[in-house]
Amino acid sequence: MKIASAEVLVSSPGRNFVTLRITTDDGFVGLGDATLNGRELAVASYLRDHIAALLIGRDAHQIEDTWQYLYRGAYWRRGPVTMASIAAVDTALWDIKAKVAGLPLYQLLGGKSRVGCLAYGHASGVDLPELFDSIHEHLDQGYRAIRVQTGIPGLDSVYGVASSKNAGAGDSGVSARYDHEPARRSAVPVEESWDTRAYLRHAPTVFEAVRNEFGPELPLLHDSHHRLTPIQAAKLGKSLEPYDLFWLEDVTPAENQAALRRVREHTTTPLAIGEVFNTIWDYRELFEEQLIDYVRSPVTHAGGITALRRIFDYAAVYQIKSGVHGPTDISPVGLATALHLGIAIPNFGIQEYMKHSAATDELFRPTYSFDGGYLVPGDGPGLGVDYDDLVADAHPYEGAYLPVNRLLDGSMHDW
Ligand code: EZ4
Ligand code: CO
Repeated sequence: MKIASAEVLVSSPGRNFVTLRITTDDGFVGLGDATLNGRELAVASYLRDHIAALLIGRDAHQIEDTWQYLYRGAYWRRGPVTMASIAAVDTALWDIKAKVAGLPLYQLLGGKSRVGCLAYGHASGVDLPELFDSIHEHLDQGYRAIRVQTGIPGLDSVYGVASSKNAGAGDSGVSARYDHEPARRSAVPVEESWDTRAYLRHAPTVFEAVRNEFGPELPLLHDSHHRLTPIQAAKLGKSLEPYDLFWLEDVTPAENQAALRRVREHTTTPLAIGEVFNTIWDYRELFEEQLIDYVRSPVTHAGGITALRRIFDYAAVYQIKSGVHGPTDISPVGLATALHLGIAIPNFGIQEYMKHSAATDELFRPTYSFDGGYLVPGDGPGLGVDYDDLVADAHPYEGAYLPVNRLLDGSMHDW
């Protein structure tokens, strides 16, 4: 069974997605997500200009060899553009293999290890009343675990918080929705501001209020989005201990793995990191020194199913669990892939889940379901997602950027 074509599809049903569609000579079709938020066309070019021609005529069943060919064969290793491209090829080939077998993909990964993948949603509000409304709405929708992000007094706009009530309403039925990672359609990135001391003072008061209102049981998560120094992160982890977080995410910038050693020395708050990591090597120190509790890499940016499964097996040696990145900039193809993997692996932890827009679901027609707080992959052959070219044609690509972040004195800071 040979690969006959590899098409790079760029569309924008509310936000931009890059999708790879591989077709074999006997007519099997596989999809892979290659979306890199705010830098979409770099991946599209890598796939179109450097990979597509290499795939034609290859045996579609040789997934591992194709992975090694693209990873080792490029000489230039790693990085989000390369690894998102390899991920898309890998995922599309797994989709094809499962369709040839006539089985949902998870069956090829060992079958179901659980009834569903526990999901967490994103609640946010500029202040406590708005945050409480958002948490209630998520609970009403069935979520059993909630990420909590709020505005900070003195700052105009903060990562993870919808800037106004009803932003994005209609997409999800949630009134204050942070739909975003906005990669807003603009010629230049939007600028946000940041004050770490104000954040460190405010955050514990938010979690105290949420625990008082919603009780001790509800799993709560929080994302610091790479903004703290190691000692600031340690202080935050310690100050949040009374509120029993499920995890504290991305406390320090990801490049310096040793920073997590300092954080770990000071706090028992569980730590999650890795949404911007792209290979198993990025986790070596973190796993072997047991510095984290959850792995955030998505299939889309970490080299596909072949690579992410290896990362999870390595993590399992240290009792570290999965917590796959799942914002709306991971397409339904990427989310479906995460669910097939998540339902099969022994060390599943939790799955991030923000609902996609109606236009996005119309384009990809995902067959996964969300019920009672759990996501379950579709039971048809393959990944259980599609790509409707007619719908895509109605949503052409438009340039968009993630925001950038400055301290109050104007210095650039991590977003
Ligand atoms: O900012 O996916 O945990 N989720 C996140 C996301 C990221 C976006 C960037 O494209 O941190 O909201
Ligand atoms: Co995050």
